[in-house]
Amino acid sequence: CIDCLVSNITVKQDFDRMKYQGTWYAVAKKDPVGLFLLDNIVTNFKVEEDGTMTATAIGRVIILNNWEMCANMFGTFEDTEDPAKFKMKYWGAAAYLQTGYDDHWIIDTDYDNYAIHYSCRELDVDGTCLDGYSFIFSRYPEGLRPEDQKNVTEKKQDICFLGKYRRVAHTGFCDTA
Ligand code: DAO
Repeated sequence: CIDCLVSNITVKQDFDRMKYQGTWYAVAKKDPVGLFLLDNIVTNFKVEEDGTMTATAIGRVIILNNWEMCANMFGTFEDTEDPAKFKMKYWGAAAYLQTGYDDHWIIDTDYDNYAIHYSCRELDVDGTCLDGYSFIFSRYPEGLRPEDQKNVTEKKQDICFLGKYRRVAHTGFCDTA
């Protein structure tokens, strides 16, 4: 949307949480105020037996006194009237990690290659987003397919975050297994 009103942002039509399951690599991120997840961010979405969507995420963070570590995070998603708009409650495996309750919107996805996430944490008085963040996810850690890049750029513009993303590196820093 040209006007950048959060209420005018369109999300994925008929979002299918079943097809969204599995691993997504963050390849770009627009940070919020007080950023948390830095890089090596990998998420895994799941639909539980009762239909609830949940996710785990890992990523490199720097906590407290410049302590660098990999954060193991958990999220549960509350449904809203729009199937692509959720409220996400999240917390860390350790008590000193961030907790929160954020909007979690799926702006667009083809389920097999790319996804564009959006979260506005704070609305400005004019209805635009004062503080928000967004992940560009790929099914591949190497990044987006060239054929998906044009669409993703358009969507970045639609959510008024074009030019505000940084690349999210995957260096193996948080690889376990
Ligand atoms: O990294 O600056 C930031 C904001 C993101 C906070 C959310 C992290 C936890 C997410 C858990 C579930 C996955 C999508």
